[in-house]
Amino acid sequence: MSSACSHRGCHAPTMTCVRGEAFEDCPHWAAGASTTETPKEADSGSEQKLPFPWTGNVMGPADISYLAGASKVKLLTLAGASDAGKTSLLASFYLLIARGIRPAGVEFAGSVTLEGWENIAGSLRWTSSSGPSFPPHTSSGSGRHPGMLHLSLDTPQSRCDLVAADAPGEWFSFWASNQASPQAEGARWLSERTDVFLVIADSQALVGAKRGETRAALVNLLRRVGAEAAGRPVALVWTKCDVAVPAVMKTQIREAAQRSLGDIPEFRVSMLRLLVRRHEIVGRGSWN
Ligand SMILES: Nc1nc2c(ncn2[C@@H]2O[C@H](COP(=O)(O)OP(=O)(O)O)[C@@H](O)[C@H]2O)c(=O)[nH]1
Ligand SMILES: [Mg+2]
Repeated sequence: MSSACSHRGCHAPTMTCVRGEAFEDCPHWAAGASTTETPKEADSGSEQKLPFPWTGNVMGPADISYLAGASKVKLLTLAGASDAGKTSLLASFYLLIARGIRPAGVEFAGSVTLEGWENIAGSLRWTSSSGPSFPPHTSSGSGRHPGMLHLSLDTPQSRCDLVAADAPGEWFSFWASNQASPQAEGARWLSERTDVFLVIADSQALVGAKRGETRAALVNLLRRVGAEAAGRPVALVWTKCDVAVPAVMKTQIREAAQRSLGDIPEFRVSMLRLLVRRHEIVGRGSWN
């Protein structure tokens, strides 16, 4: 099969666009589509050797269709500010599952993005030479589509395919303050497609020097998600819970969540505790 993309090294649509674009938005795809008979500049033979439509690293939007045949794929969006702990949360989720710490009856059934998971979770592992550290920062770049990580889980009833979007926090900050912002295109893309929203409340930022700004941004984000969720499930996830948040602040955030979204489940997590080999993911009501 000849690729329709004219960009050197890009095997779209067999693989995700190398520029991270949706095909229809990429100028190289458009250029290639009109000149499909033109040989590519380089490695024209290599596409025959590609056995899989994915690389093992994070997926792009086009790859979701490769999963969609098996079962209904659930897209999870972690909506939160930059540095709120989104990537660390995903990384520790993966490590817990890899260590067999998961709800009874749930089994790991595979992933097409193992390399992507390892990229973010590798730094959280204890190795013989070094202790764990936090994952590298997710750069905002100029991309409009998030990196997505896939996990297949088997439950006694069915198989569940989860795809988690690890997007830069800047997208959500722009989106929260202005839905139509040009810099919020990635957040809009996710909001249109996601099955579940996890709104991230950064405990550390909510007690830090910029706590007022952080609270205002989170309240805006809750309002935006409230306006867009249209019945889809939303949860509030407090990250960095090794840092204590004053009761007044917690109440203000909960009231804002209640106003925008009604009664939503809450979870609290601490990667720091996981790093010292403890973990906790507890439900609403157990933290006051
Ligand atoms: N105290 C504490 N700090 C954390 C925790 N999780 C993440 N951090 C810090 O927050 C920074 C940003 O985390 P990251 O997951 O990259 O945030 P993201 O930008 O939302 O993906 C990390 O480099 C850590 O310094 C936690 O559970 N406790
Ligand atoms: Mg990140």
